[in-house]
Amino acid sequence: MSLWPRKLLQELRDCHKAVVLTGAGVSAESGVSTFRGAGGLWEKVDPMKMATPEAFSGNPKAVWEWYEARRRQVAEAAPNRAHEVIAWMEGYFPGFTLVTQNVDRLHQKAGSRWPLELHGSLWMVRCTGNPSCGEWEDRHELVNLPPQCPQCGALLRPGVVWFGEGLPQQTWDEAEEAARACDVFFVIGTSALVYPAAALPEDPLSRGKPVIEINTEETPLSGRVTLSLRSKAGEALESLRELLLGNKPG
Ligand code: BJW
Ligand code: ZN
Repeated sequence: MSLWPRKLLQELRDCHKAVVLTGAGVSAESGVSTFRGAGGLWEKVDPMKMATPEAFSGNPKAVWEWYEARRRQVAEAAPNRAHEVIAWMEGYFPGFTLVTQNVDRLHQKAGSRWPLELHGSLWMVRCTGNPSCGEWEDRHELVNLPPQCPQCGALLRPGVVWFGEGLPQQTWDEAEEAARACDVFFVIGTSALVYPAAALPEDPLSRGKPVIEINTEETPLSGRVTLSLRSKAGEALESLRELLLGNKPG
């Protein structure tokens, strides 16, 4: 018996605009730590001690050390089957938007062209000094921790979105617009606890469009979606690709 119901497969074959929202679970099979749950990044570290602007102003060195350790972990990671199938979906569906909460850039490594990065990127750094400095760049090598801005000497910070900070406005607007226009919405590998990203499926749900969740655990969304698969993202997505390509009977 397939994970994927026949009727839903037909809806996917007829779909014009698909949206995929991803979270840390998509990178778990690449060996990148998730945030919550067993083995998650926050089992050992209190998020409020690391992922807030207050934590950074209180102890920039400690925060940078945590981020540098994660940058090193991600630098060694390769995309997995989930990233690959999501990149393939971009060519399969006539309209496709990938919205990610992930900061690891593994979607891009797998070939996804324009993921909307809601929470920024581990690889970006930006200046905390006078806004007129505007230093904001992709920087892989950091000499000292905490690093200083080469333009003005103020501290550099990770180019990610912390609790209490707004998401990049244009990126968020595009994500909302895609959610409003889609025929099918996938929610993959996210605990669906962090807002406003967790609210994106609300529009397709209210329009009665299929919302498909893939997660190894139940989430607050599980009882409300069209299909909630308890599966690793790589396995469920690989079986979906084979079914859509007609290699296996639905
Ligand atoms: C697998 C798997 C496998 C494992 N296959 N699955 C409305 C209501 C309540 C609160 C708020 C609200 N609006 C705003 C808030 C406040 C706050 C918030 O949401 N708090 C909640 C925690 C309650 N949100 C914000 O502050 C946001 N800003 C904002 O709203 O600005 C406006 C505003 C400002 C001030 C006041 C009010 C409004 C910003 C949120 C920024 C989140 N930043 C982080 C850190 C990024 C930097 C970094 O990486 O360090 O983003 S937090 C962290 O959580 C990270 C993630 O992107 C995000 C989501 O986590 P994700 O991806 O879901 O990972 P996990 O680990 O939680 O889950 C993994 C899942 O995968 C699990 O379910 C596993 O089961 C599963 N899994 N292996 C499939 N193989
Ligand atoms: Zn500067």
